[in-house]
Amino acid sequence: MHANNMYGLWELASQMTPHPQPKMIPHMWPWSVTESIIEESARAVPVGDERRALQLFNPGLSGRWATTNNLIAALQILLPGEVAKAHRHTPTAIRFIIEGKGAYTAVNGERIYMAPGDLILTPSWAWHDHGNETQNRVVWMDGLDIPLIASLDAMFFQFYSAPQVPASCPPNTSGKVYGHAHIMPTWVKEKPQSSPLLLYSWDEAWKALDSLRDQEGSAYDGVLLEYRHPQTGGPVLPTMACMIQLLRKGEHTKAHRHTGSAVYHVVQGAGSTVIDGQRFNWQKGDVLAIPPWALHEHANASSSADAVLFSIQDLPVLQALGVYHEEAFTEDDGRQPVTATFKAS
Ligand code: GTQ
Ligand code: FE2
Repeated sequence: MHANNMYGLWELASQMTPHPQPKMIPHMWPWSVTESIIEESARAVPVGDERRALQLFNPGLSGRWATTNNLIAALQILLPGEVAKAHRHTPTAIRFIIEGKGAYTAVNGERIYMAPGDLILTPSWAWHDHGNETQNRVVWMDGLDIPLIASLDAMFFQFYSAPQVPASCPPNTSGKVYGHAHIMPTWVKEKPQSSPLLLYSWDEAWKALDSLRDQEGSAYDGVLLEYRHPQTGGPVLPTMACMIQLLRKGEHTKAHRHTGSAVYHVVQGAGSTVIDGQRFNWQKGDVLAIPPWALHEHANASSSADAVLFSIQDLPVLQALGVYHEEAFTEDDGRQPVTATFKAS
């Protein structure tokens, strides 16, 4: 049977698990560890053909280029005067700006200038290059669906014929066209799968969070907001939802679990997330990966300051395929017993 490339279902039945059993594990990359490595990479490695981006490998995924089963997160630094060469790929990307103002990503020749807390989209197969004409370093988190696209065997990559794509329109044109949430141009007929709005600014995200702080919010996530495609109201990207959430002073959410994985970046404040009984204490700049179907709850550690988390999630993929499932943790008033605390090695 085996010699003829056949297997009995009776040999495989254990792979039909009663619930998801991810290989990825919950993991955190603290800023106290990553910052000095980012700095060192800027001294040691020139921006050559490839971007100077440190890819965060999940320790449970045995060397796969993956932070979660479907997503990769990376920390990228661009020094004054540097340009990261124009290219395109089928994986979809986002940037969430951590430090530095005034550098840009050009998407299909449209420059989008960065400020801390901004979200910038790079849709699948869009040409993009990055440039820093300021006097300061810029650091951002990349998020891409590389593991998903690789497992679908749909990977394509190309360099552009020149270091940068010539300007196709004035900077942030997409913001002028699509940036007025409920007032849209009538002459634009295309409705791309990925949001045509390329910049979601921190100013707007913060305004929205702050104005909703007196609402009840979600029992599992506090004031959790999703960045939306301005034309469809759906997720900004077909494979990645982007979220921003406010955990108010002293807020401690209830635990739940769902299919789909997530990568969190701590924008401000300090707190903790308990994942399957393990406590991760986080602060500004930390990156945290949560596996599918892992119980998780968040708490703001401070009784006087807000905490804000940005996240990317592969939720739209699970929803599109009809395999999104969600379940609340009902014991102990919805809070997990904590059996371990994560320590960065
Ligand atoms: O900056 O275009 O972290 O193409 C991985 C692949 C960043 C980028 C990454 C990429 C980029
Ligand atoms: Fe890229």
